[in-house]
Amino acid sequence: YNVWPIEASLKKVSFKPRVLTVCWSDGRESRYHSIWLRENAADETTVNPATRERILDLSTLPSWPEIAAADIDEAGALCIDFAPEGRRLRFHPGWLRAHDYDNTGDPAAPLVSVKTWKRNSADGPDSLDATGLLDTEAGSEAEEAILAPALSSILGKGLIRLCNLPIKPDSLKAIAQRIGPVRPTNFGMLFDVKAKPNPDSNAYTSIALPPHVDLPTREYQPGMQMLHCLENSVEGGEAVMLDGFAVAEALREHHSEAFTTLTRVRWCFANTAKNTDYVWYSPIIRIDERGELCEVRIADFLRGPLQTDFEEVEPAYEALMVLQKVLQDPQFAIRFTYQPGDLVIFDNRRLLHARDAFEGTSGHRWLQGCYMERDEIRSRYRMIKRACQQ
Ligand code: AKG
Repeated sequence: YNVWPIEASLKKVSFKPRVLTVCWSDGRESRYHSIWLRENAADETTVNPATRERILDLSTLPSWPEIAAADIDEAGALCIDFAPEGRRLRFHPGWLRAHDYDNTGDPAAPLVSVKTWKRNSADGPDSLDATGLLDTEAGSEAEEAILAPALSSILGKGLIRLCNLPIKPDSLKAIAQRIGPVRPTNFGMLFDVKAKPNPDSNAYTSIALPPHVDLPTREYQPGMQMLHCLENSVEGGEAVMLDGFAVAEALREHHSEAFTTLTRVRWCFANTAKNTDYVWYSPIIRIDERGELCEVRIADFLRGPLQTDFEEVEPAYEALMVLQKVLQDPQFAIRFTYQPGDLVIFDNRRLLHARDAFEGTSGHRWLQGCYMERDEIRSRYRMIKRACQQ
Protein backbone atom coordinates (compact mmCIF):
# COMPACT_ATOMS: atom_id res chain seq x y z
CA TYR A 1 0.00 0.00 0.00
CA ASN A 2 2.76 2.40 0.91
CA VAL A 3 5.00 1.34 -1.91
CA TRP A 4 4.92 4.03 -4.55
CA PRO A 5 7.50 4.11 -7.31
CA ILE A 6 9.89 6.98 -6.67
CA GLU A 7 10.21 8.79 -9.98
CA ALA A 8 12.25 11.65 -8.51
CA SER A 9 13.45 12.61 -5.04
CA LEU A 10 12.46 15.64 -3.01
CA LYS A 11 15.10 18.37 -3.15
CA LYS A 12 13.63 21.41 -1.46
CA VAL A 13 10.53 22.40 0.42
CA SER A 14 9.08 25.82 1.15
CA PHE A 15 5.70 26.81 2.53
CA LYS A 16 3.17 29.40 3.47
CA PRO A 17 0.59 28.49 6.12
CA ARG A 18 -1.87 27.11 3.57
CA VAL A 19 0.32 26.09 0.62
CA LEU A 20 3.44 23.93 0.44
CA THR A 21 5.79 23.87 -2.55
CA VAL A 22 8.33 21.14 -3.24
CA CYS A 23 11.11 21.03 -5.83
CA TRP A 24 11.99 17.63 -7.24
CA SER A 25 15.36 16.29 -8.37
CA ASP A 26 14.19 16.42 -12.00
CA GLY A 27 13.33 20.10 -11.77
CA ARG A 28 9.57 19.80 -11.43
CA GLU A 29 7.82 21.96 -8.84
CA SER A 30 4.60 20.79 -7.16
CA ARG A 31 2.20 22.70 -4.93
CA TYR A 32 -0.19 21.19 -2.38
CA HIS A 33 -2.77 22.81 -0.12
CA SER A 34 -2.40 22.33 3.64
CA ILE A 35 -5.95 21.02 3.97
CA TRP A 36 -5.39 18.49 1.19
CA LEU A 37 -2.15 17.31 2.82
CA ARG A 38 -3.75 17.06 6.26
CA GLU A 39 -6.68 15.02 4.95
CA ASN A 40 -4.44 12.67 2.99
CA ALA A 41 -1.93 11.88 5.74
CA ALA A 42 -1.41 8.16 6.32
CA ASP A 43 -0.98 8.16 10.11
CA GLU A 44 -3.32 6.35 12.42
CA THR A 45 -5.29 9.44 13.50
CA THR A 46 -6.22 9.86 9.86
CA VAL A 47 -6.47 6.31 8.52
CA ASN A 48 -7.46 3.17 10.38
CA PRO A 49 -4.35 0.97 9.85
CA ALA A 50 -6.48 -2.19 9.93
CA THR A 51 -8.94 -1.16 7.23
CA ARG A 52 -6.95 1.53 5.42
CA GLU A 53 -10.09 3.64 5.43
CA ARG A 54 -10.18 7.26 6.61
CA ILE A 55 -11.27 7.94 10.17
CA LEU A 56 -10.47 11.66 10.26
CA ASP A 57 -13.41 14.05 10.00
CA LEU A 58 -11.87 17.37 8.91
CA SER A 59 -14.63 19.36 10.55
CA THR A 60 -13.51 18.08 13.99
CA LEU A 61 -10.09 19.75 13.70
CA PRO A 62 -9.74 22.84 15.92
CA SER A 63 -9.53 25.06 12.80
CA TRP A 64 -8.35 25.02 9.20
CA PRO A 65 -5.10 23.00 9.19
CA GLU A 66 -2.04 25.13 8.50
CA ILE A 67 1.64 24.39 8.03
CA ALA A 68 3.88 25.48 10.91
CA ALA A 69 7.08 23.78 9.67
CA ALA A 70 8.17 21.43 6.90
CA ASP A 71 11.37 19.57 6.03
CA ILE A 72 12.71 16.52 4.22
CA ASP A 73 13.87 13.73 6.53
CA GLU A 74 16.88 11.42 6.10
CA ALA A 75 14.79 8.83 4.26
CA GLY A 76 13.70 11.46 1.74
CA ALA A 77 10.12 11.80 3.04
CA LEU A 78 8.32 15.09 3.53
CA CYS A 79 7.57 15.93 7.19
CA ILE A 80 5.08 18.62 8.09
CA ASP A 81 4.15 20.12 11.45
CA PHE A 82 0.46 20.98 11.31
CA ALA A 83 -0.98 23.84 13.39
CA PRO A 84 -3.00 24.24 15.46
CA GLU A 85 -3.02 20.47 16.13
CA GLY A 86 0.71 20.37 16.78
CA ARG A 87 0.92 17.10 14.84
CA ARG A 88 3.96 16.10 12.75
CA LEU A 89 3.00 13.98 9.76
CA ARG A 90 5.11 12.25 7.15
CA PHE A 91 4.44 11.89 3.40
CA HIS A 92 6.04 9.36 1.09
CA PRO A 93 7.67 11.16 -1.87
CA GLY A 94 6.44 8.57 -4.39
CA TRP A 95 2.88 9.05 -3.16
CA LEU A 96 3.19 12.84 -3.33
CA ARG A 97 4.50 12.67 -6.86
CA ALA A 98 1.82 10.21 -7.99
CA HIS A 99 -0.86 12.55 -6.65
CA ASP A 100 0.61 15.85 -7.88
CA TYR A 101 -2.38 17.94 -9.04
CA ASP A 102 -0.44 18.81 -12.20
CA ASN A 103 0.18 15.26 -13.34
CA THR A 104 -0.83 15.04 -16.94
CA GLY A 105 -3.76 12.86 -17.83
CA ASP A 106 -7.11 12.34 -16.23
CA PRO A 107 -6.80 10.48 -12.90
CA ALA A 108 -10.19 8.92 -13.60
CA ALA A 109 -9.19 7.82 -17.11
CA PRO A 110 -9.89 4.17 -17.94
CA LEU A 111 -7.21 1.73 -16.75
CA VAL A 112 -6.87 0.48 -20.30
CA SER A 113 -7.74 2.80 -23.16
CA VAL A 114 -11.09 1.98 -24.69
CA LYS A 115 -10.73 0.76 -28.27
CA THR A 116 -13.97 0.41 -30.17
CA TRP A 117 -13.98 -2.25 -32.86
CA LYS A 118 -15.93 -3.48 -35.86
CA ARG A 119 -15.94 -6.83 -37.65
CA ASN A 120 -12.86 -6.13 -39.75
CA SER A 121 -10.89 -4.06 -37.26
CA ALA A 122 -7.22 -4.99 -37.29
CA ASP A 123 -7.24 -4.81 -33.50
CA GLY A 124 -10.49 -6.68 -32.84
CA PRO A 125 -11.47 -8.86 -29.87
CA ASP A 126 -9.03 -11.52 -28.69
CA SER A 127 -9.22 -15.25 -27.95
CA LEU A 128 -6.91 -16.68 -25.32
CA ASP A 129 -5.97 -20.21 -24.38
CA ALA A 130 -6.95 -20.63 -20.71
CA THR A 131 -5.90 -24.26 -20.35
CA GLY A 132 -5.21 -25.10 -16.72
CA LEU A 133 -6.56 -21.84 -15.25
CA LEU A 134 -8.41 -23.71 -12.51
CA ASP A 135 -5.30 -25.77 -11.69
CA THR A 136 -3.23 -22.68 -10.97
CA GLU A 137 -2.84 -21.45 -7.42
CA ALA A 138 -5.03 -18.42 -6.68
CA GLY A 139 -2.89 -15.27 -6.84
CA SER A 140 0.02 -17.11 -8.49
CA GLU A 141 2.01 -15.85 -11.45
CA ALA A 142 0.58 -18.67 -13.56
CA GLU A 143 -2.97 -17.52 -12.82
CA GLU A 144 -2.09 -13.90 -13.47
CA ALA A 145 -0.39 -14.77 -16.76
CA ILE A 146 -3.83 -15.83 -18.02
CA LEU A 147 -5.94 -13.22 -16.23
CA ALA A 148 -3.85 -10.10 -16.98
CA PRO A 149 -4.27 -10.15 -20.78
CA ALA A 150 -7.88 -11.31 -20.41
CA LEU A 151 -8.80 -8.44 -18.10
CA SER A 152 -6.91 -5.97 -20.25
CA SER A 153 -8.95 -7.07 -23.29
CA ILE A 154 -12.20 -6.79 -21.38
CA LEU A 155 -11.33 -3.28 -20.21
CA GLY A 156 -10.14 -2.10 -23.61
CA LYS A 157 -12.30 -3.97 -26.10
CA GLY A 158 -15.19 -5.02 -23.87
CA LEU A 159 -14.75 -8.71 -24.65
CA ILE A 160 -12.52 -11.75 -24.28
CA ARG A 161 -13.03 -15.32 -25.42
CA LEU A 162 -11.19 -17.82 -23.23
CA CYS A 163 -10.77 -21.29 -24.70
CA ASN A 164 -10.10 -24.76 -23.30
CA LEU A 165 -11.68 -24.32 -19.91
CA PRO A 166 -13.31 -27.29 -18.15
CA ILE A 167 -16.68 -28.42 -19.44
CA LYS A 168 -17.92 -29.40 -16.02
CA PRO A 169 -21.33 -27.97 -15.08
CA ASP A 170 -21.08 -25.18 -12.49
CA SER A 171 -17.30 -24.81 -12.96
CA LEU A 172 -18.12 -21.24 -14.10
CA LYS A 173 -18.53 -20.27 -10.45
CA ALA A 174 -14.93 -21.20 -9.61
CA ILE A 175 -13.64 -19.57 -12.81
CA ALA A 176 -15.55 -16.33 -12.18
CA GLN A 177 -14.36 -16.20 -8.59
CA ARG A 178 -10.76 -16.11 -9.83
CA ILE A 179 -11.70 -12.57 -10.86
CA GLY A 180 -14.21 -11.51 -8.22
CA PRO A 181 -17.63 -12.06 -6.68
CA VAL A 182 -20.53 -12.94 -8.92
CA ARG A 183 -23.70 -10.81 -8.91
CA PRO A 184 -26.66 -13.09 -8.31
CA THR A 185 -30.00 -12.19 -9.86
CA ASN A 186 -33.49 -13.63 -9.95
CA PHE A 187 -32.08 -16.09 -12.53
CA GLY A 188 -29.71 -17.43 -9.83
CA MET A 189 -25.98 -17.25 -9.12
CA LEU A 190 -25.42 -19.13 -12.39
CA PHE A 191 -28.10 -19.42 -15.07
CA ASP A 192 -28.54 -22.13 -17.68
CA VAL A 193 -29.02 -20.97 -21.25
CA LYS A 194 -30.74 -23.88 -22.95
CA ALA A 195 -34.09 -24.48 -24.54
CA LYS A 196 -36.35 -25.47 -21.67
CA PRO A 197 -40.05 -26.02 -21.05
CA ASN A 198 -41.92 -23.02 -19.57
CA PRO A 199 -39.07 -20.55 -20.27
CA ASP A 200 -38.99 -17.28 -18.29
CA SER A 201 -36.71 -15.63 -20.87
CA ASN A 202 -36.44 -15.71 -24.68
CA ALA A 203 -32.83 -16.80 -24.07
CA TYR A 204 -34.16 -20.13 -22.74
CA THR A 205 -35.76 -21.05 -26.07
CA SER A 206 -34.22 -21.93 -29.43
CA ILE A 207 -35.35 -18.74 -31.19
CA ALA A 208 -32.95 -16.14 -32.56
CA LEU A 209 -32.11 -13.29 -30.20
CA PRO A 210 -31.48 -9.77 -31.53
CA PRO A 211 -28.49 -7.75 -30.31
CA HIS A 212 -29.10 -6.93 -26.67
CA VAL A 213 -27.68 -6.32 -23.24
CA ASP A 214 -28.97 -8.35 -20.32
CA LEU A 215 -31.13 -6.99 -17.50
CA PRO A 216 -31.70 -3.45 -18.82
CA THR A 217 -34.74 -3.65 -16.58
CA ARG A 218 -32.51 -2.96 -13.54
CA GLU A 219 -31.53 0.48 -12.31
CA TYR A 220 -27.96 -0.76 -12.47
CA GLN A 221 -27.65 -3.30 -15.26
CA PRO A 222 -24.82 -5.76 -14.61
CA GLY A 223 -21.46 -4.51 -15.84
CA MET A 224 -20.19 -7.91 -16.93
CA GLN A 225 -21.64 -11.07 -18.29
CA MET A 226 -19.98 -14.46 -18.67
CA LEU A 227 -21.24 -17.24 -20.93
CA HIS A 228 -19.54 -20.61 -20.62
CA CYS A 229 -20.22 -23.26 -23.23
CA LEU A 230 -20.71 -26.77 -21.85
CA GLU A 231 -22.28 -28.38 -24.92
CA ASN A 232 -22.94 -27.32 -28.49
CA SER A 233 -23.94 -29.89 -31.05
CA VAL A 234 -26.97 -28.16 -32.60
CA GLU A 235 -27.52 -26.86 -36.11
CA GLY A 236 -27.39 -23.05 -35.95
CA GLY A 237 -27.12 -21.06 -32.74
CA GLU A 238 -24.12 -19.07 -33.94
CA ALA A 239 -23.07 -16.35 -31.50
CA VAL A 240 -23.09 -12.73 -32.66
CA MET A 241 -21.38 -9.89 -30.82
CA LEU A 242 -21.20 -6.16 -31.52
CA ASP A 243 -19.41 -3.31 -29.85
CA GLY A 244 -22.31 -1.09 -28.75
CA PHE A 245 -19.89 1.82 -28.31
CA ALA A 246 -18.78 1.51 -31.95
CA VAL A 247 -22.45 1.60 -32.95
CA ALA A 248 -23.08 4.64 -30.74
CA GLU A 249 -20.03 6.42 -32.17
CA ALA A 250 -21.25 5.72 -35.71
CA LEU A 251 -24.62 7.22 -34.78
CA ARG A 252 -22.96 10.25 -33.22
CA GLU A 253 -20.95 10.76 -36.41
CA HIS A 254 -23.53 10.01 -39.10
CA HIS A 255 -26.94 10.44 -37.41
CA SER A 256 -26.31 13.08 -34.80
CA GLU A 257 -29.98 13.94 -34.28
CA ALA A 258 -30.85 10.30 -33.60
CA PHE A 259 -27.84 10.02 -31.28
CA THR A 260 -28.92 13.06 -29.27
CA THR A 261 -32.50 11.80 -29.05
CA LEU A 262 -31.29 8.39 -27.85
CA THR A 263 -29.27 10.05 -25.10
CA ARG A 264 -32.27 12.16 -24.04
CA VAL A 265 -35.52 10.20 -24.18
CA ARG A 266 -36.11 7.75 -21.35
CA TRP A 267 -37.52 4.47 -22.54
CA CYS A 268 -39.17 1.90 -20.34
CA PHE A 269 -37.48 -1.48 -19.89
CA ALA A 270 -39.72 -4.05 -18.27
CA ASN A 271 -39.76 -7.74 -17.49
CA THR A 272 -42.88 -8.88 -15.76
CA ALA A 273 -42.95 -12.57 -14.94
CA LYS A 274 -44.99 -14.72 -12.54
CA ASN A 275 -42.82 -13.96 -9.50
CA THR A 276 -40.95 -10.80 -10.46
CA ASP A 277 -41.76 -7.38 -11.83
CA TYR A 278 -38.66 -5.45 -12.91
CA VAL A 279 -39.10 -2.01 -14.50
CA TRP A 280 -36.60 0.77 -15.15
CA TYR A 281 -36.58 3.93 -17.27
CA SER A 282 -33.44 5.09 -19.01
CA PRO A 283 -32.11 6.59 -22.24
CA ILE A 284 -30.82 3.97 -24.68
CA ILE A 285 -27.38 5.61 -24.84
CA ARG A 286 -25.88 7.19 -21.75
CA ILE A 287 -23.01 9.63 -21.88
CA ASP A 288 -21.23 11.21 -18.93
CA GLU A 289 -20.81 14.88 -18.14
CA ARG A 290 -17.89 15.05 -20.60
CA GLY A 291 -19.80 13.42 -23.42
CA GLU A 292 -17.95 10.07 -23.09
CA LEU A 293 -20.04 6.96 -23.68
CA CYS A 294 -20.78 5.15 -20.45
CA GLU A 295 -23.45 2.64 -21.35
CA VAL A 296 -25.89 1.39 -23.93
CA ARG A 297 -29.20 -0.14 -22.91
CA ILE A 298 -30.52 -2.03 -25.90
CA ALA A 299 -32.90 -4.98 -25.75
CA ASP A 300 -35.90 -4.71 -28.03
CA PHE A 301 -37.69 -7.62 -26.40
CA LEU A 302 -37.54 -5.94 -22.99
CA ARG A 303 -38.72 -2.48 -24.00
CA GLY A 304 -42.02 -1.44 -22.44
CA PRO A 305 -44.41 1.25 -23.65
CA LEU A 306 -42.80 4.64 -24.14
CA GLN A 307 -44.33 7.37 -21.99
CA THR A 308 -42.94 10.77 -22.77
CA ASP A 309 -44.05 14.17 -24.03
CA PHE A 310 -46.44 13.92 -26.97
CA GLU A 311 -43.98 15.80 -29.22
CA GLU A 312 -41.15 13.43 -28.30
CA VAL A 313 -42.86 10.20 -29.36
CA GLU A 314 -42.31 10.30 -33.13
CA PRO A 315 -38.70 11.61 -32.92
CA ALA A 316 -38.01 8.91 -30.30
CA TYR A 317 -39.27 6.16 -32.60
CA GLU A 318 -37.42 7.66 -35.59
CA ALA A 319 -34.18 7.59 -33.59
CA LEU A 320 -34.89 4.06 -32.40
CA MET A 321 -35.38 2.86 -35.96
CA VAL A 322 -32.15 4.53 -37.09
CA LEU A 323 -30.42 2.58 -34.33
CA GLN A 324 -32.15 -0.66 -35.29
CA LYS A 325 -30.99 -0.24 -38.91
CA VAL A 326 -27.42 0.51 -37.87
CA LEU A 327 -27.44 -2.59 -35.65
CA GLN A 328 -28.18 -4.68 -38.75
CA ASP A 329 -25.18 -3.29 -40.61
CA PRO A 330 -22.87 -6.32 -40.99
CA GLN A 331 -19.76 -4.17 -40.55
CA PHE A 332 -20.31 -4.22 -36.78
CA ALA A 333 -20.93 -7.85 -35.85
CA ILE A 334 -18.47 -10.67 -35.29
CA ARG A 335 -19.81 -14.23 -35.41
CA PHE A 336 -18.50 -17.46 -33.94
CA THR A 337 -19.65 -20.91 -32.96
CA TYR A 338 -19.24 -21.78 -29.30
CA GLN A 339 -16.93 -24.71 -28.64
CA PRO A 340 -17.38 -26.60 -25.37
CA GLY A 341 -14.90 -25.09 -22.90
CA ASP A 342 -15.23 -21.56 -24.34
CA LEU A 343 -15.99 -18.74 -21.96
CA VAL A 344 -16.85 -15.29 -23.23
CA ILE A 345 -16.62 -12.46 -20.74
CA PHE A 346 -18.02 -9.17 -21.94
CA ASP A 347 -19.01 -5.73 -20.75
CA ASN A 348 -22.77 -5.96 -20.57
CA ARG A 349 -23.17 -2.18 -20.56
CA ARG A 350 -21.16 -1.84 -23.76
CA LEU A 351 -21.25 -5.04 -25.84
CA LEU A 352 -24.37 -6.40 -27.45
CA HIS A 353 -24.82 -10.11 -27.85
CA ALA A 354 -27.19 -12.00 -30.11
CA ARG A 355 -27.59 -15.49 -31.48
CA ASP A 356 -29.06 -17.26 -34.45
CA ALA A 357 -31.97 -19.62 -33.97
CA PHE A 358 -31.01 -23.27 -33.57
CA GLU A 359 -32.62 -26.57 -34.29
CA GLY A 360 -33.49 -27.90 -30.84
CA THR A 361 -33.85 -31.54 -31.87
CA SER A 362 -30.53 -31.86 -33.72
CA GLY A 363 -28.36 -31.94 -30.58
CA HIS A 364 -27.76 -30.02 -27.40
CA ARG A 365 -26.74 -26.43 -26.75
CA TRP A 366 -25.97 -25.52 -23.15
CA LEU A 367 -24.32 -22.37 -21.91
CA GLN A 368 -24.02 -21.42 -18.27
CA GLY A 369 -23.88 -17.75 -17.47
CA CYS A 370 -23.36 -15.33 -14.62
CA TYR A 371 -22.99 -11.61 -13.99
CA MET A 372 -20.37 -9.52 -12.30
CA GLU A 373 -19.72 -5.80 -11.92
CA ARG A 374 -17.17 -3.78 -13.89
CA ASP A 375 -15.60 -2.85 -10.55
CA GLU A 376 -14.43 -6.44 -10.03
CA ILE A 377 -12.56 -6.44 -13.33
CA ARG A 378 -10.91 -3.12 -12.52
CA SER A 379 -10.04 -4.14 -8.98
CA ARG A 380 -8.52 -7.48 -10.05
CA TYR A 381 -6.58 -5.80 -12.83
CA ARG A 382 -5.20 -3.18 -10.41
CA MET A 383 -4.22 -5.94 -7.97
CA ILE A 384 -2.27 -7.74 -10.69
CA LYS A 385 -0.53 -4.50 -11.67
CA ARG A 386 0.22 -3.79 -8.02
CA ALA A 387 1.76 -7.27 -7.60
CA CYS A 388 3.98 -6.60 -10.64
CA GLN A 389 5.30 -3.38 -9.07
CA GLN A 390 6.32 -5.06 -5.80
C1 AKG B 1 -28.59 -14.50 -22.87
O1 AKG B 1 -28.50 -15.38 -22.01
O2 AKG B 1 -28.86 -13.33 -22.59
C2 AKG B 1 -28.33 -14.80 -24.26
O3 AKG B 1 -28.48 -13.91 -25.05
C3 AKG B 1 -27.90 -16.14 -24.69
C4 AKG B 1 -26.98 -16.08 -25.84
C5 AKG B 1 -26.83 -17.39 -26.56
O4 AKG B 1 -27.65 -18.27 -26.39
O5 AKG B 1 -25.89 -17.49 -27.34
